[in-house]
Amino acid sequence: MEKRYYQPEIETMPVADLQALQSEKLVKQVRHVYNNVPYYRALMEKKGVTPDDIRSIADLHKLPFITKADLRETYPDGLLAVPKEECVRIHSTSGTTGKRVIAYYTQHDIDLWDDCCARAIVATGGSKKDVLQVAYGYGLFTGGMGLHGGGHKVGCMTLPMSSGNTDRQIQFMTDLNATILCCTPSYAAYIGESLREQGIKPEENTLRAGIFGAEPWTEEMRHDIEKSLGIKAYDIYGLTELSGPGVAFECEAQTGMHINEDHFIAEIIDPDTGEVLPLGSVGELVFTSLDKEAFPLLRYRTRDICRLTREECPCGRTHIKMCKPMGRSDDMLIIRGVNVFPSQIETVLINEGYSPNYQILVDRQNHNDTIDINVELLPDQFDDTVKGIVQREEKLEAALRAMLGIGPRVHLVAPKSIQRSEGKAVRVIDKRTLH
Ligand code: DLL
Repeated sequence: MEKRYYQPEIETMPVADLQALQSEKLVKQVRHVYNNVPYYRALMEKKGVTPDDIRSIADLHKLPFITKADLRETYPDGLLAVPKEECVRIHSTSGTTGKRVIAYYTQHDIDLWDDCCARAIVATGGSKKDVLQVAYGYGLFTGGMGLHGGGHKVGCMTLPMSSGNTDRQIQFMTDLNATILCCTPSYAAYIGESLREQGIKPEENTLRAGIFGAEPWTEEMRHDIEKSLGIKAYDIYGLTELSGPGVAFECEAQTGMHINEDHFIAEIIDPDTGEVLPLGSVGELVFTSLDKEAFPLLRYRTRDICRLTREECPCGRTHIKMCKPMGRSDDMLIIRGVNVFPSQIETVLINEGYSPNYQILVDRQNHNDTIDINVELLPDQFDDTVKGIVQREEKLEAALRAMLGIGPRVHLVAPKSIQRSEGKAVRVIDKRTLH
């Protein structure tokens, strides 16, 4: 396997050295936070811990967690750890409920974030010879600016497309010979569909790789996108609170995403008890940022459900890997007492030969939860008879029942009748919260 790194000495550092580096940075970061953020100092005092108690990463568990609720409570700048004039930028989350979270960056924070995205680009074989089409949204969302900064670091010709205007995306992709596409997986699927409609075959475009993230997507969706665009699709993970994309990224082995451990410590905890779980367990992902100056977070609860592994990776990177997030603990639907993740539904739909265009509608009728799934037919499935459609629906309902343990109602709908997403797709409408 060809080895490609942006910062080889860090990305392949022996684990013991990496952990020593983390310990050294953690001690400093705890002092920085304690001395500069009164809210944090109060949290630590409440837990009876001082910076002197934190001597290495083995002491991490002594620190209090911080949650989205704390971030909302301290809105807009109560967790800022440097004078405001040291900050050069903000970004903000795309959250739909409550106050948005604002994350601040010094120039140093931006530099390190861009390095993280550069590592992700180089892991796909990216170099200055590449034309990087950034079709994540620019603006408060971190996707656009993050991959853009990474593209500059690598020296790629960077196309700041932002999301939307799909015809123009395709025109520039074609005219400027784009080689790497960066956007959400749902937008990548939409671009693939539009290319097909325009009669452009996958092998006719110059793309060779995609860097897709910001929302959950299944292996089945990966294969679909790879086929429709004729590329290799890589996953990238991140969140605004920690910087943005590039907290973790996939290498060519594609068996999980390497977390940039020189900048972030990852833990898995039991979401109910807060207990730290052993390596390999499934639980909530918690991060500590080691280098952030403006907006450092210690033990931030992401709500993402995940598993970590430290198996040797053929790519040569030593940094720990996270699996694809299995959903968010707050996105999990509880339907008639059964836990249902949208990703399980997506897996069944694609395995059964349908497109990843679907919508899940949850409601409550006569005190009973109902789940309806609208699934788009592909154009070649459309000219079926009514009997054929009903049979298809019943088959899909049976496959979903086998996967989920509850029986949803399936409605097959006409091609292109479900709205396409240019950013993060909205898959679930839970009407129970509206009653
Ligand atoms: O989505 C940052 C990002 C931009 C990541 C571009 C990758 C690419 P937020 O808007 O703050 O930040 O949303 C963060 O999105 O906690 C996860 O629940 C979800 N998420 C991000 N990447 C992935 C991924 C950006 N690869 C939240 N797979 C996170 C699954 C993801 N979920």
